[in-house]
Amino acid sequence: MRILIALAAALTVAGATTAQAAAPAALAAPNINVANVRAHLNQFQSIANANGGNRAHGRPGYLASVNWVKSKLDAAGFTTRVQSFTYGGATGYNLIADYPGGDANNVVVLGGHLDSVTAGPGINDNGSGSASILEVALQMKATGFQPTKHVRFGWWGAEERGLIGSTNYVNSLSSTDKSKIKAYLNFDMTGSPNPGYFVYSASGQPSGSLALQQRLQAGFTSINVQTELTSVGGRSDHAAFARAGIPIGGTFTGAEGRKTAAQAQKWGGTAGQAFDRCYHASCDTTSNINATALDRNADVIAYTLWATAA
Ligand code: DPN
Ligand code: ZN
Repeated sequence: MRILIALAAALTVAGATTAQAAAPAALAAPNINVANVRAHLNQFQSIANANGGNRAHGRPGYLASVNWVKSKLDAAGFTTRVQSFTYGGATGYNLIADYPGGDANNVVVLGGHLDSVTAGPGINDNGSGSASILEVALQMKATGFQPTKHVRFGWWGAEERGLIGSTNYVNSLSSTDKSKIKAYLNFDMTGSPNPGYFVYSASGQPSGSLALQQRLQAGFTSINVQTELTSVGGRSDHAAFARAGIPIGGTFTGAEGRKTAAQAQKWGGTAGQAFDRCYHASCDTTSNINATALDRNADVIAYTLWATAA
């Protein structure tokens, strides 16, 4: 009798210990190493330098960017495909990468645009989001994350020409495929040099977007960063997903808008100056990045993906 009770107690303790040890391991998102993200940005800069100074739709620097990101994902075991489309007399490309496993009927998509404007290399707009989701993808593999949901990444072409690539992608999906996508998270400009910390407002977005907004906000709260909501409207690639009724969310560190005095109080930086003075300009180089903003956003991307896809 005594032995049996002792044995039962020991089993309970062992069970509890196992459960306690397993839970954080399954849920804890990795802290993304910003040095890795910056290394990817250096690669985008090199690609622009070698291709006439930009990575724009229809220019060789764009396809070189696609091929380079694809090679990193292929090496990490993602299933990749390149979807082409035609716009403005040139072929454009979306890169789509699926992480093996997870429930194919419950899909979480993370994306950002990979093209620049013709004026410059597009390192903040949108090397930043592109490099960050790439590093988060690589860390899924590196940490052995096995989410319940299926995870897909998209690097969209020709955003700067009017959200062309993401619109083509969404239009290519059957209504069944669209209904399987439970969340779309967009990352466009996450390393602005005079940064704000904006989370896309769920107001006016498909139902389900509020949970994504709140998860992104919780990610920033977990690293003690204050945020503001922003209405990005139709200004980036989430728009096509929202039109299809898919819950959307995202983060943004600001573009041509100017930081107010109140925002400078809250976040530091320079009041009365644009969040990104090199927005759509030739000076959007690797010098046009605030490493702290880049790092914080990358950490929040990982936090949100781990929480949404778990
Ligand atoms: N995608 C850029 C634009 O179309 O102007 C910048 C931007 C990103 C604006 C995210 C708003 C939100
Ligand atoms: Zn842009």
